[in-house]
Amino acid sequence: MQLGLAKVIVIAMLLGIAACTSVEPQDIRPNKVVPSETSIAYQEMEMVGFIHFSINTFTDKEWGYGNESPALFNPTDLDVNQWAEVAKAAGLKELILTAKHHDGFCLWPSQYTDYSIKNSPYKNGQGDIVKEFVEACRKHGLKAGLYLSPWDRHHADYGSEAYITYYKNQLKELLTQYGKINEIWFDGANGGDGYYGGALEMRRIDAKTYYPWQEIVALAKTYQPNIQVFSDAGPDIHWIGNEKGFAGFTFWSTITADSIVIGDISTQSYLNRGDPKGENWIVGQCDVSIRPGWFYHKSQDSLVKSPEQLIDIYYKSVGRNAVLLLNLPPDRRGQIHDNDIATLTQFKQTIDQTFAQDLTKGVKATASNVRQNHSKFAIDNVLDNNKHTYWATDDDVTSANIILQWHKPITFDRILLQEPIRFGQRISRFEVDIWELGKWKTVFQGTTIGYKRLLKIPMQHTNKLRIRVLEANNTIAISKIGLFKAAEEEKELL
Ligand code: FUL
Repeated sequence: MQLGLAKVIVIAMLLGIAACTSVEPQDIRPNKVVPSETSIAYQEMEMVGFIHFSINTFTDKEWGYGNESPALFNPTDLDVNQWAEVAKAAGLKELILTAKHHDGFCLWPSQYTDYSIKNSPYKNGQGDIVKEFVEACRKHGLKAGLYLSPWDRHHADYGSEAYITYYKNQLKELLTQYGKINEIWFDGANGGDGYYGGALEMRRIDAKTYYPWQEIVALAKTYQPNIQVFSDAGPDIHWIGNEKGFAGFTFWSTITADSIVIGDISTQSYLNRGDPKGENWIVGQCDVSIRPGWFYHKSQDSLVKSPEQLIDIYYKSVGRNAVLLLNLPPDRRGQIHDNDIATLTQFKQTIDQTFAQDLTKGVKATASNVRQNHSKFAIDNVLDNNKHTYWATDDDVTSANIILQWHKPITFDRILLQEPIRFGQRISRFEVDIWELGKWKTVFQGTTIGYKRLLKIPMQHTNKLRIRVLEANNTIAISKIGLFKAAEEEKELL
């Protein structure tokens, strides 16, 4: 009788423990460095656009010297809504306008200089293209960003303290007069020859000390608390280290920002790969122009990148855990040229077609380890379309296999992988195998995944696929696996 009672108590206790564990499984440990909610939202935009438009559009230059007359700035049929419509149709989620490029000419009527649109024929000096631009973005559901060149080849005080005050004043105008601005873009190009108020000389600045970046970033965040600040060193978005639109094959979203001097090109390869030991989460952004130049030149109408080139860029930017920043420079009318629109349309249609049908539908998935064998971490979570669910392994399990199996063979040549980055970026080595003639054959050897990794592999026809995660800096977690067959239009470039 007594023994029976003891048994009942022990069983009751065990049931209690089991109930506790199944109700609240222990979640995975986040990495030391994780992204903020705003960084995640920025990354999820995937593709954003640049609008390089200024006095250079009318002088056929890439870098104005700073002495070009404002009278030259005269778009004949400016249509900011066309910019927004073209961008939206191409899948871009934000546009960034060159409010001031290196020549110093301002697209808004700044009260701190006469070197602006107010002395141009555009709307008889009454225009404000920053205002028109921001309103068009809002109307079309795009976020708006602004580029304010730190280098100014027009300003007489460039190189001295007085110019820094001028720069801060302009920043305040842009970030307080136009409503919500999502991104501010601080270019790294700095110092050289220029007009400088008539001095016509060479001015070099010390990139390490001249601009008080910390203070400038703090001001930007005071005026716009949620603004994303771009520069070589972030703090929110960093340059990818080239202007071709490519992130490294291995790409970490972490770097140590303190190790970067803005404008110092020796850090290019560091920025291109990121740093697994980096102390800051800073989204990588791949800037590239749809044409050879950043500004419009009629001579380049036939040199617009082909849809195939844009697709290649897409796989090497968005498909490598970075954000693509694609430049669409308006012409002298003030509109994006038809050739650019044609290539963009084809690019977007092809990408959409490739990723329209996920072939993992109906697949049976198994994993070598499931955290606490709990449904919260089940392998099926990589197949749903819920970005909040994920498969994860037990603590300290940093290598594991996933097998996907179909009733009938499927044909595919693209694989999509995603990590739930809110816990940090973890995977550093993986391989993909397919089942062929009774054994496994490796078809891809990869390194990082991050927010999104797109793999291009030769066409496969199989009923079994295996993903082997070989190294990770923490418990493994994957939120999405997708398989696709590329649209016919996706021609290999090589
Ligand atoms: C560079 C600039 O010098 C180019 O003119 C362009 O604006 C590009 C996006 O950044 O550093």
